[in-house]
Amino acid sequence: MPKQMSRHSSISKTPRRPAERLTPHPGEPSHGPLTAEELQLAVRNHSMPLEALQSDTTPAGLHYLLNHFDIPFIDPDHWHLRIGGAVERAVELSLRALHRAPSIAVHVTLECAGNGRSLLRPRPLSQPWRLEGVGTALWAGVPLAYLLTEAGVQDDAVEVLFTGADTGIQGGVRQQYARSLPISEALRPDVVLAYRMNGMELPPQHGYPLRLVVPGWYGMASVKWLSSIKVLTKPFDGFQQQVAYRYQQDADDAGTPVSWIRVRSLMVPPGIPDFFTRGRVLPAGPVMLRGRAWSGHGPVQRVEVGIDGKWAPAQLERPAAPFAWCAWSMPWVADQGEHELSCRATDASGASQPLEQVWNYQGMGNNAVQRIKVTVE
Ligand SMILES: Nc1nc2c(c(=O)[nH]1)N[C@H]1C(S)=C(S)[C@@H](COP(=O)(O)O)O[C@H]1N2
Ligand SMILES: [Mo]
Repeated sequence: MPKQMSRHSSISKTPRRPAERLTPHPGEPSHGPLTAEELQLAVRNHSMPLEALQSDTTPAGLHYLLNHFDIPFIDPDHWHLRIGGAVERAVELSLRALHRAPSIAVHVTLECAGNGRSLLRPRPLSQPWRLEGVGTALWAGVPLAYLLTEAGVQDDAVEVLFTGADTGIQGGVRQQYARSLPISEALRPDVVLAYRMNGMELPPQHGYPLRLVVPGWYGMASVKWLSSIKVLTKPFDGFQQQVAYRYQQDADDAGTPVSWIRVRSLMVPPGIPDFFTRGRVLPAGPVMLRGRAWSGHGPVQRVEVGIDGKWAPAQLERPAAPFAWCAWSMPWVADQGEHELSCRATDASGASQPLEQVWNYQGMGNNAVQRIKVTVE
């Protein structure tokens, strides 16, 4: 195991001095201005413009994007998916063979676990999302459970490992992007190996020719550019599982793994934007405030809209699928002056969005309420 990962496999009693640490991952949190490295990540990995919250299905070009390394350009004629490990019958499937297999289509809201990170103080240095690292698409392909059942999962299986074709270095560790799922999650009927997004061929940046989509989990679980699936009899201890994607207090805290999406709602900013500040301007009078809400912990049960800190319930619509966002709306009669609008969702587990985010070292699972400043003329 690489040296960097071993420090997380047991909690060391003597905290390491910073000078002794290997290249920290992610970077030390910063109170300073945005760095050139963050800008570089931000332009490669774009978010979803908030006005796209108007549509139930996010057009592929507006869906957020998060790629750790380079986008691999894969020749479909030479590509195969290998399924092996603790199975009765290991197989290698061509894209054609996958297209012939039974298929399903599932509406899924994907959200990056680091969404909201740049709003934390201090700011964990990584992809500097504001609030828009989210999108909802119709993902179609082969149910993972079908292929695993065909391959015959052995009794001692505990996890399934998914490896992408993209390679790079993170935290000083050279790796192919790889993540595992507990066997019970991998056998859920709605987990899909998708070769289509919104009825079209998967775009290169979203995982062509094949990606995993795990409804309800933060995006890191949905491995793109799949090259192999391996059934494991021991938990996976790779970088993206043991080091990245953990709720940690500091670099030496082993932390707990990030999994299901926390409840969140967002509002379509009303009115028109100012080009540079993106502050909103709208005329006095009635306006319908609208947005979407989602959670990986059961259906959204309530959305409240805050006008200058005073909360009122919004009207909820049914989502397209259990792990797709639902639409909400609330009429408001805007009166002249400066206002602050916000929204707050509560899910079936009873969890609500916090007004102030509890900080964690990697900036994971942020779901603090959105606040929008508007000028009513
Ligand atoms: N192979 C591979 N899969 C990956 C990633 C990656 O960098 N490489 N990024 C993950 C992360 S962190 C997220 S949030 C989602 C983003 O999916 P999208 O770009 O299709 O929105 O893909 C996940 N799957
Ligand atoms: Mo992510």
